Amino acid sequence: MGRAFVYVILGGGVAAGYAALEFTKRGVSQGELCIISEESVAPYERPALSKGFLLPEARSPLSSFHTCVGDNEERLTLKWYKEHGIELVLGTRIKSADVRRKTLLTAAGETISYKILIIATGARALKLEEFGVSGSDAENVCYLRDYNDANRILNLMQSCAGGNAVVIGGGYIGMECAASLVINKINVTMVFPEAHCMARLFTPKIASYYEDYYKSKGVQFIKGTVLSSFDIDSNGKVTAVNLRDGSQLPADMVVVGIGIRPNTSLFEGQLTLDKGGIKVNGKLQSSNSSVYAVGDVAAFPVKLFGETRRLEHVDSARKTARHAVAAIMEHEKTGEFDYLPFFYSRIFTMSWQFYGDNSGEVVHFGDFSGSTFGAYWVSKGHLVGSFLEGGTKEEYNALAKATRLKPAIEDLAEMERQGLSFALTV
Ligand code: FAD
Ligand code: NAD
Ligand code: ISD
Repeated sequence: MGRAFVYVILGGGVAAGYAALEFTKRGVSQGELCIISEESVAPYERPALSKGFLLPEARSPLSSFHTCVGDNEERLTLKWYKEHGIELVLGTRIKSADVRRKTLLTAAGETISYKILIIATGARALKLEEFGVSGSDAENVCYLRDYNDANRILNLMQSCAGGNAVVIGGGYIGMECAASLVINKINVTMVFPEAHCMARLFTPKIASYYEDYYKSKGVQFIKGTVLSSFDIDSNGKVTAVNLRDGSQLPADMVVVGIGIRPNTSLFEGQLTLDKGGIKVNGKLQSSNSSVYAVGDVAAFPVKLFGETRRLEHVDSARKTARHAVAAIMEHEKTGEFDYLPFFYSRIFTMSWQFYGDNSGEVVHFGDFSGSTFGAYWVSKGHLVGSFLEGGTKEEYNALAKATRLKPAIEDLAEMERQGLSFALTV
């Protein structure tokens, strides 16, 4: 025996919080909705974990960043879920799912059944072991995906002020954690295999701006190599990081950010997968019509580019969640999801936004020796992507609007000359 709900959200992260809010706006009844989460806290804005939560002064406590404050919406506290009759099943891992029977089995052996399931299981951090290196269990090696991980980083940072941190990976986690470590007065060396940081998104010119800024804050970069092993002392602590190029870095702590894998395993063999995630249609509905997928785990059609994409960013988690709930509650009235990919980061005092797709030719603009610059990506004669560092709200809005319009571009040199004015006048 177990519990039965009309709607079950599996996963208690960003997408779950936004889906819950949308359900209440559309009039879910008390007792109809349940959220099941392996985490023991209510859904929160995960981006805060590598930013405000790690700051030494005026640290944002978890209570300040529960969803949905990241989108200027209500802060959904435990009290909020209770008042809305939403069952929060926290600290509970689902170990198997049966989409034919419409049931989920918890690790403790309870069966939870649903009429409609929203999969919002997000992703897990890739482990070094998956790249043939052991040592992830050492007491001063950290990953960053959830609140527990962030607390570990916080404790370690506090215990090694003035010491050395090695950051493995030059992506989002690497860049944001390196900045937070420096702000906490820790010496940072970043190690990654590519020629420049943020290789999935940045051009060499954009990357070089941020790398120069990081260097001015004391960060050292070791590029084009990966770690081969750790030196671990008798207390189980890493004391040094050995690199494949033969060099060795002393380490008081290590932060690893080498990418993620979507949490699809419960549904493999039951639902159609694509791009490493669960394939859904424009209503976020999977190959089983009673099952929807949202957030990092969903591979959805991006109309603007005529392609299926799986995005790993908070804006798409929030919006896919809301759209799925709209489609569930008002199926016929809800159109196809029409999303403009949006990524951003905040590091030190800098802040950038990116819209669209980083494919095709690149046109850089602005002052790369100052604080406002950007880039456009032009593919098949149309604007498809845009990036801006240090913009105002109006400028970012203009960038988004221009990118969505995909205007034809005939003269790249003229676009470069116009720079930001191009987006402001499209
Ligand atoms: P998640 O928020 O990861 O939630 C998934 C939930 O499912 C978790 O609670 C997990 O415990 C639970 N779960 C998984 N499997 C099970 C199971 N079997 N049983 C029960 N529960 C389960 N994006 C940006 O655009 N900008 C940023 O600045 C930014 N910063 C970030 C900083 C950090 C530190 C991290 C880790 C990510 C950041 N992201 C950022 C990415 C963004 O947070 C994710 O895209 C977003 O959280 C995805 O939401 P989600 O709900 O799909 O998954
Ligand atoms: P990522 O994909 O951004 O970067 C992974 C990095 O791992 C690569 O840049 C590469 O440098 C490195 N790498 C790959 N293989 C390696 C190896 N063998 N040894 C050393 N380095 C290796 O992933 P991430 O930085 O781990 O971030 C995890 C997730 O969190 C992503 O989904 C990301 O989108 C999300 N996130 C987003 C933001 C944001 O949008 N501002 C911030 C933090 C995290
Ligand atoms: O989008 C975000 C982000 O970058 C955060 O830090 O949401 C959170 C909240 O703004 C934290 O309050």
